[in-house]
Amino acid sequence: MSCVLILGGDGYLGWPTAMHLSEHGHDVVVVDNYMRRNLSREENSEPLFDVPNLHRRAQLWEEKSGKSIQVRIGDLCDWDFLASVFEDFKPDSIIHYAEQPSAPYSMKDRKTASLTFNNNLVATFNVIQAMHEYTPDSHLIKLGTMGEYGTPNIDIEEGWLEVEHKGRKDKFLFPRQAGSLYHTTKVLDTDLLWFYVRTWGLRVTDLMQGPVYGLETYENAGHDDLFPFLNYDELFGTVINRFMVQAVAGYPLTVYGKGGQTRGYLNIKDTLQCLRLSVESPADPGQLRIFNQVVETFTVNDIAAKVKASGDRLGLDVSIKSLPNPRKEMEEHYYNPTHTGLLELGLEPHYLTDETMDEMMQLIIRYKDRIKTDCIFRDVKWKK
Ligand code: USQ
Repeated sequence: MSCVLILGGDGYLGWPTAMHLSEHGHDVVVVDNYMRRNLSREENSEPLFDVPNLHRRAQLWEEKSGKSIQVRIGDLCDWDFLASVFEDFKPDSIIHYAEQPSAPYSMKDRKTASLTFNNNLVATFNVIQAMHEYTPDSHLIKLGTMGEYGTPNIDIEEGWLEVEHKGRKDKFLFPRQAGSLYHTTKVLDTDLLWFYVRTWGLRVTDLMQGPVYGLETYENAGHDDLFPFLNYDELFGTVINRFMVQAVAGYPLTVYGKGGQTRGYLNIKDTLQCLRLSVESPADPGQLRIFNQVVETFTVNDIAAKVKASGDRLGLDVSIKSLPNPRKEMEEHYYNPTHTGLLELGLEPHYLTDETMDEMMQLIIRYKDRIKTDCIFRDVKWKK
């Protein structure tokens, strides 16, 4: 049984990944400092459900599955803490989700930008140092983002680009041009990883993930207390989850600008598969393996139309409202990412079908009374 360390194990993806890998026979340790919980409380943007703390979740999981998940609470920016975790568990794989994940939060003000920058870069740096010192043969699976590439006017390759220049050829990281400070920290992470892969021969998989939607996984179905956070506010909610909660609350869907912004989306169940496939087929020593972790692409207008159609089927009165775009991003553009690597490893995609939409809406309807509409709009602008 391999030991998998999940850094950021309390988060929207961290906890579901922990249960999924535990279910599939891995020995799982989750590490978190509750930063994401604390930030959303500080911002008065709490998730739709109350989520038990990690020790309690591990207990609930053990009662349900008979399997145990170990918990360590601490900050990865604190070297002594991180070193003690590596020393105690000597992980075979490390999944690194432990970053401030919100683009709007990173653009709110100097303090939030500085927290994002320091936390994300120092955590990644310390993880690299800990691997080198304690587990040089372990495999790091790092959550990157499709947003690292931005929206170039050419096809987006899976991490790398062959360039022919003045008659000579070489392969480079695909050009990165991120659209927020948060996304830029992920670009810097990739560069840091690539440097240490070249220099120390680390094994690394960098997953360029698009926005994720969903709540239910095979492990938590029917157990609401094992659900991950569902944020729907402007700071921490991602667009599909957010629009569904807005639809249930009767709050017009907030399409930014022209709504032609296209991204590659995936169901939370597919995130879990991608992570497991990456753990079970590790990168080679000295390899920075990059996958584009997306299943299907939509514009914001497509998503609004799908959410409205689902609302219509369920008898809700859903309206769509275009707002001036608070972000600096292209509102109409070419977008064609390659995403075959994870399919070749065995990913069996779940698509955003009417059935999936309706199931998720029905789940949110059960918690309708808990929706606080005053945190949906926060007016965070990229450029003041
Ligand atoms: N959008 C709207 N209205 C809203 C919210 C968002 O039109 O009310 C638009 C945004 O302007 C953007 C698109 O929807 O064009 C996606 O926005 P998002 O908030 O769902 O996602 P984003 O800020 O890009 O970040 C999220 C996660 C982040 C992850 C990223 C993947 O928070 O952690 O890295 O998705 S990606 O977008 O591919 O970079």
